[in-house]
Amino acid sequence: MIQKSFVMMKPDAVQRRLMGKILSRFEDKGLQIVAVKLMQIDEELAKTHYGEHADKPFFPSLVEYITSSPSLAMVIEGEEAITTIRKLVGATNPLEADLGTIRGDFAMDTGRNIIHASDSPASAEREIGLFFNEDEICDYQIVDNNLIYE
Ligand code: YYY
Ligand code: MG
Repeated sequence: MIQKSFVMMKPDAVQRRLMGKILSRFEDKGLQIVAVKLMQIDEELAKTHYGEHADKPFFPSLVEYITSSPSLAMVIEGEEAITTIRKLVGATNPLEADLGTIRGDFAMDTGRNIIHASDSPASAEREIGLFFNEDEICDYQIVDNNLIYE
């Protein structure tokens, strides 16, 4: 099933000039970028986005990190995009993430794990709605899709 996922390069990815390399991982896989926005996330949006973690001890430092500098918010589309992207991103703790994944290759610490990706269809829908208006998401055909999909 074709799905859309919400993906966000966190402030450390932007600061470390990793945006191009990370974007290439998704393009190389055959996924399609349908929305992109470089934005400084404010405290309210950070707390809403990570609301499920509000009671965790790491929540204040997570909000501080996410709001510290711009992030690159994206919507990425493709067949089974949500689980495919979680696999490309790797485990939450970069030291446990497989090499070859984004976190496994570019990060060392859970608190600086450089990228977010939706973990379910419900969270994808919620997160896309938090960060993007409908008219910011492009609906287009990539010309080589018949080479990517049978
Ligand atoms: O979905 P994912 O980002 O892989 O992990 P979550 O368990 O949803 O946690 C969200 C975010 O919180 C994680 O990417 C880093 C941060 N975090 C943390 O700083 N320390 C932890 N022990 C767990 C998570
Ligand atoms: Mg999560």
